[in-house]
Amino acid sequence: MEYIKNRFYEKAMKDMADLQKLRKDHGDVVLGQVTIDQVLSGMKGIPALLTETSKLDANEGIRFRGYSLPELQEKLPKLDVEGEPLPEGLFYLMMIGEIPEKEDVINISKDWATRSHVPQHVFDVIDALPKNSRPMTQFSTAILSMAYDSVFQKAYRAGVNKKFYWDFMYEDVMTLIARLPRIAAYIYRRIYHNGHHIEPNPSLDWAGNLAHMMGYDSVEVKRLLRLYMVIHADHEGGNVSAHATHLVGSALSNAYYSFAAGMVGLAGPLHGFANQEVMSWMEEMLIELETDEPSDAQIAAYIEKTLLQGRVVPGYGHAVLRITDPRFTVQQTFAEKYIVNDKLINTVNAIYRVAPPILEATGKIKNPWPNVDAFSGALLNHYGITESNFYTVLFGVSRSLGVLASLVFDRVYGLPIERPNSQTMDWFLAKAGIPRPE
Ligand code: HAX
Repeated sequence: MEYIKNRFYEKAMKDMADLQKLRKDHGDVVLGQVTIDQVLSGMKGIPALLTETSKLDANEGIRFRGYSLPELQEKLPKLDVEGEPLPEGLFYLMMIGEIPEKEDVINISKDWATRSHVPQHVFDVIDALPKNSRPMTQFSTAILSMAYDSVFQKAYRAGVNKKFYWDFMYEDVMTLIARLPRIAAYIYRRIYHNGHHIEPNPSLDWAGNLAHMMGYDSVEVKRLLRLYMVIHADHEGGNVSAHATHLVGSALSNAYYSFAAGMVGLAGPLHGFANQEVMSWMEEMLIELETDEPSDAQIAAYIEKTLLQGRVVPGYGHAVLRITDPRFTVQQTFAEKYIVNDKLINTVNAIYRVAPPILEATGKIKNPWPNVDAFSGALLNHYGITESNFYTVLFGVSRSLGVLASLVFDRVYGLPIERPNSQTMDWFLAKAGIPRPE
């Protein structure tokens, strides 16, 4: 499948010319002001990263190389007309910037199937962890344990010229992505199915094989996981998992180290772990209310109580978005199309009716609308994947597509080590003109 790599390189080299011009001739162009509030609110809104794979608009949501999610559902190649696009096609789009042909997508599927063998030591490392350690701990440990195999690291040690770094990074990235479904499924079967593992089926696509190895061979679950792998794949470069992967990669750490860093970031409750928190929060609510069909008034009271306790309502709010997350809407539409009367999904929809005005009324929550995590757990649960502690691992498998594609860009563009400036409290006070007592 060398032609995909070559196509990527050709395209990236054209963009590289622009990048060089930007740095050389326009490096002193001012991009904007940075305020104290921006720095102290988590660097929000400061244009500080170059990410090609996707762009997030606060009032519109995510676009992958210019395409919205509904557009991708229409345009990216599928296995069958009624199905969901294959994540392989999204990966191609993020890397090359063009909608692939079906043949390209099938070739990526085949490439990943060829690379998907997971060395025994990775399973041994997973098995050495307590079975009840968090799935994300097992997942990120397994990823780190593969650094041993990094061809980038070997090439670096051998003194390869830096203009070839991207090539070795590409190889690591493709191998790492290829192995993740097997690793995720291994962790799933280890924890929830007494270690009765299921061998991969190399004739299946990447997400279909993940469903298969987890023990779900139905058309419905494969379709859901294809959708799931597409919608979680990327959210421009500033989110914690993407930024952490990029930052660690900027030290020329290999793809395994970099992605493991991204995954431990994803495991935080304000980021990818929120998909599990949504399920726990809803479960606690239903237990407390002693019903699986809560009324809007009951839900409203429970949200008020959550806020009074100084807790967040998981699945709501966003650091960038100021609308209902299109990833939420895409899942809602999927549920409307395929699912009739699921009580948990009805509750998710009821929360969507009730929560935004309550969150808005606090006057401090900038985005009272649901994000991707508000819906995803209920969908998985509907199809029998009820083990919510595992949900962030599925998010992580998907997120590999965007953040690892970006890592190849980082190396082909030769982006330098990242090293922003930090200041002391005295400096900020002085900038604000506030004298500090001796
Ligand atoms: N419930 C209660 N309070 C919330 C809230 C929510 N859903 N969302 C924001 N707030 C609070 C913040 O905690 C903050 O409070 P303080 O001023 O007391 O510290 C205040 O409102 C302002 O926050 P913000 O500027 O609106 O939001 P941030 O950019 O700081 O944070 C978060 C964005 C997504 C982290 C936030 O909305 C949140 O905690 N949401 C709940 C957790 C969640 O769903 N996370 C997943 C986000 C999507 C994602 O990354 N998925 O992987």
